Order: sequence, then C-alpha cells, then structure tokens
Amino acid sequence: MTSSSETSATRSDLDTQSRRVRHVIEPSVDGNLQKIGIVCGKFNDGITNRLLTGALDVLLAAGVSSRDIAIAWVPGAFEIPFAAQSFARRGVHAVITLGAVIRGDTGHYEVVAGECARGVQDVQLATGVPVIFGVLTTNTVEQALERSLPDDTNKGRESAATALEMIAVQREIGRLEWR
Ligand code: INI
Repeated sequence: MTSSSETSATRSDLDTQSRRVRHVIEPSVDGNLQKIGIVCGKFNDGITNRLLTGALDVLLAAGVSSRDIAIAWVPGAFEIPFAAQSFARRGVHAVITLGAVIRGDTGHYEVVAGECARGVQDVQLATGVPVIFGVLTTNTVEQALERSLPDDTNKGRESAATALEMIAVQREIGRLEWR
C-alpha cells in the first residue's frame, strides 16, 4: 500500500498529466539479474524475521535469483546504515533495510529510529544506490506485529517492491534522451 484511498489518484487522473509531457518514467519492474543486499536488525528479530520473509517472497516471485541476494544481520537499527553503505559500495543494485524500533522498549527510541532513518537517506544520496527504509518505528509491539503480517501490508514486502521499482526508475532516468 503506497497511500490511502483518500489520497490516491485514479489512473485516468495520472494519465491526463502524462499526456502533457514527452517523457514519463513509471517503469515496470523485473527482478532478473538484479543484485540485492538486505540489512536486517537482530534486535526484535521475531519482527524483523517476518519482514525478511515478506521481502524474500516478493524478490523471488519477481525473478531475483537467490544467488543475487545477500543478507547481512546487524545488532540493531543503529548499525543498519553502516552495513547498507558496505553493500552499496559492493555493487548491489539496491539495498533493503529491515528493522524494528519499538518505543515501549527503549528510552532512546528517537535517537535509534532517527539516526537509522537519517543514515539510510545519507547512504543512498552519497552512493547513488537506492536504499529502502523498511524499518518499523512503532509505539507498541502490537503495532509492529500488525505491520509484519503475512499479507500485502507487510513492510518487508512493500520494501522489496519499492527496491525493484527504484532500480527501474534509476535505470530509465539514466536512459533518458532529451530531444
Ligand atoms: N535497536 C533496534 O533495532 N530496535 C530497538 O527497539 C532498539 N532499542 O529498543 O533500543 C534497538 N537498540 C539497539 C541499537 O540499535 C544498537 O544496536 C545499540 O545501541 C548498539 O549500537
């Protein structure tokens, strides 16, 4: 789910704007030949393993080879950006970060969650490799469980789909020919 029904446009609304310009980049995704790094936090691993399951389901169904997926387990969300940077420097097409920061469990929730998000954004902008933020930041364990269910609302599934989409967007922008 990318947005709520209240904030979604119809296909026809989007097509109306697309007809007004020459180039529209909204590519279809294809996992074939894509190398993906997944960084997964061990902290709250009962939750992050559910996110990982969802992410792998989507990647493998999209045609990404199991040989082209590497998983790096790190102690917690604070360490996620460091490992994401290591993957980005090793030639992956995208990095998916998976973590669970739960406010009820930590007095330094804001620091851990905030630094993780900032670090992930820094890595993708500094390296030019898409780094997807699949880190749950919730008030309660119940909310974390709800966002890691085995269905399309699973944040890991959503993050894997976003990774493939961003690879395709980056590729198509790179192919743009201004004429
Ligand atoms: N790491 C998490 O991934 N989630 C949390 O909820 C969490 N809490 O509660 O503190 C957490 N802390 C560990 C942190 O990410 C680092 O691993 C640790 O501070 C060592 O740098």
